[in-house]
Amino acid sequence: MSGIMCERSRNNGRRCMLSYWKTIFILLLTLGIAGTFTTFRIFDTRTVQEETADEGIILGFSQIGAESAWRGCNTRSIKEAAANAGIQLLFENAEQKQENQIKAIRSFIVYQVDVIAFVPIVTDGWDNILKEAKNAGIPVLITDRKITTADENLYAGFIGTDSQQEGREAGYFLMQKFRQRSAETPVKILEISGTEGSSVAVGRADGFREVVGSNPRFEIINSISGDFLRSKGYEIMSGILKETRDIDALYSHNDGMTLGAIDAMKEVGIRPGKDIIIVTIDAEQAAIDALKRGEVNCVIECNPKTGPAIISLSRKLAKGETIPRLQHVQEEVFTEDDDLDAIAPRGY
Ligand code: GZL
Repeated sequence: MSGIMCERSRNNGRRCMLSYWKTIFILLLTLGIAGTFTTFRIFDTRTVQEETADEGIILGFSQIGAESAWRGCNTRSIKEAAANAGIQLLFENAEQKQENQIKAIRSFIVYQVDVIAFVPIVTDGWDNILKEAKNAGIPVLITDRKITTADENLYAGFIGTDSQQEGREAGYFLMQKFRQRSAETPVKILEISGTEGSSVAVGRADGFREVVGSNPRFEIINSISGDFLRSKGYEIMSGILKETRDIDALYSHNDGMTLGAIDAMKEVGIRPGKDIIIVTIDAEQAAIDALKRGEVNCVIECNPKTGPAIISLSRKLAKGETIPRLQHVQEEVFTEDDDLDAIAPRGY
């Protein structure tokens, strides 16, 4: 981390020792120059000493890891947006461990960054570290996944996906796909869910059940967490297919797990998208390609390209401005009935 020692002034602006010496240097330079000319301009030190809120902003970002193509795109989006905005980004990869995120956020506090942003890997366990950030006067932006907290004032706002709606969209598609099915022969659904305790896995499950959960034409025969990992999607589907072939549909919380499950289906001669109808979330390129091949029937977008919005909100917070408490990003649904050639390259 940079050796610049910074202290936080009352108005949340930052006066840096570097700016102090910069001032001294410029004043000495001005005096030197003035000594060779007849006129002498008093330098307005306020513009030199105090960096404007738009320059020199330091953002501390704790990312959960690199578990999926979606996460990789999300990280690239944040890094590119920070670079384009000239914001210094302290970026920490927690490698799927909450304790690493807490350590990272604590290090951002010690460094006295202007803003902290993070993706909470799970919903619980954040109040203490967020109290430390609040006591240090550092605003916190939560992105992608949500937290549960006793005090909503511990963070400034959230921007990210609406996981409940994603779950509902999955339910709507299956309702339409199996509209001819009667309650006598219910649609048997396997759910492969995301990271246990994460707001997105909870939301995707809740939203789905809101639509199909009480409908007698649908039966969720099993729900197993694949932790958003392709390898676990493969393991789960392989294991289930050893127990039963009586599955009509797969609802998978992300494309990585779906692609693993498709590998397992193909190994035993099952035709994905035909023998088992598949609904998946993220909309990474590989899933869109599977949709085009007829191996997947519905792909629900979860937008990872939130970097520009995160940086814009961070700049507002660095200036002491307020931001919306809750912002959901725009997301689409792609189905087998769409003009699939019209889908733009996904970039992840
Ligand atoms: C969703 C995000 C999820 C993606 C997965 O907002 O948190 O985590 O759906 C990723 O691909 O691993």
